[in-house]
Amino acid sequence: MAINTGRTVEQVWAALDGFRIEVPSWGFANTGTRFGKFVQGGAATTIEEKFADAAEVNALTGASPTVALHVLWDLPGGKADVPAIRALEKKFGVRSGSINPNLFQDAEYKFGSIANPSSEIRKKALDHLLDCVEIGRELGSRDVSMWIADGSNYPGTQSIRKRIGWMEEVLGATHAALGEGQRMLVEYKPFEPAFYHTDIADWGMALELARRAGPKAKVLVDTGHHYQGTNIEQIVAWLLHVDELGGFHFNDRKYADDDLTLGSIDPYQLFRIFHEILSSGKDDQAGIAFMIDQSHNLKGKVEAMVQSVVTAQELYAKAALVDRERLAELQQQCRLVEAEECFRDAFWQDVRPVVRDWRAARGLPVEPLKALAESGYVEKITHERGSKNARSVSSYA
Ligand code: RM4
Ligand code: MN
Ligand code: MN
Repeated sequence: MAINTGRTVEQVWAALDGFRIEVPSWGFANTGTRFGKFVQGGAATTIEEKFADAAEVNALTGASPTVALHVLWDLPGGKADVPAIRALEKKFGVRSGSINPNLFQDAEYKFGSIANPSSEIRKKALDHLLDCVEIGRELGSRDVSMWIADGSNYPGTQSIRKRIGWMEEVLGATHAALGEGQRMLVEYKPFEPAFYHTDIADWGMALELARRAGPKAKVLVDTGHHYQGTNIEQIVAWLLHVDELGGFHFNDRKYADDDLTLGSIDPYQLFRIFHEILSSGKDDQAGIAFMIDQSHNLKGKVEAMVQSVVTAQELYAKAALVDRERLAELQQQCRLVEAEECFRDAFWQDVRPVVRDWRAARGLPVEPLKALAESGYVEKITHERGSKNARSVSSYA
């Protein structure tokens, strides 16, 4: 296939060879909205089923060898569950990815976890974080990925500043426990579940807390966690510049934290984010964790995940097509229209034939979604899990 952006097919293949994106265990489970839950026959209700689904996605795409785990949902027994997880890694050939603490579900965390005014509750939250660090170490997983849901709903009801101090203490203590090769990622989100103030509401707060915690703490950007119109790629550029970008939770959104399939609403945005990363000049992109964080209420879980990984690969391939040398020249000379067209040219290329050729050369199914449909996997799991799922209306994931 002809590529007319000044780049070569080999450059795109090299980008695809290096591209990995982690899938979330919770993306295979039954989820819902605050108004209801639509149980799917094929949804995973056990950690074994989640591993099986993750392995299926990896077999079809070749790009998702790790699965993110949410401790409370996937390792309810905490550290005691580590041997069982190891056995599943072996059985299914996918590894544990980021370890996600759960500091938002217990009733005790109603007024916060690491920013709770009660020192006992903060201690309980810290103990959970330390358990997660230990679980990560035992599983050989690099990142403990924290989303802190703390906040308040009404002005004047909490001391925002005291809570900053409490968070610093807990995050510092968690950082101190990190072993060789371990990191902690600090995620931010402007609102929900809190509606007046969220303790870690934006990248500035996350960055400052990560810096104060220590060098192994980095910022995690969830693309759904911004106000409308926020220039996310600019945040990415800044975090790259100051060496504090730990990774991403990719998803798309139309209104709030919608957790829609990545690229479904605004594929150009993800292209722009990938371009910032590819043009940053950083040799070591392995330090930036690409993860999917989605919840598929209406789509079939495995199909939606395959669709997401494939879309991510295509948008990454498009970003690899930008003629960065030429773009830099045009930017330098302020040749605006030519610069913009150079950038857009890459975005508008149909990369699907190149990606198909790459898949064939790597022994992967050429059309992953079609291969999934033909494999009968979804019918099989729907048949096997259906009756169990019909009875299950309880947990979130
Ligand atoms: C949050 C946030 C976290 C995810 C939970 C389930 O909105 O994105 O990363 O773990 O949802
Ligand atoms: Mn997230
Ligand atoms: Mn979210």
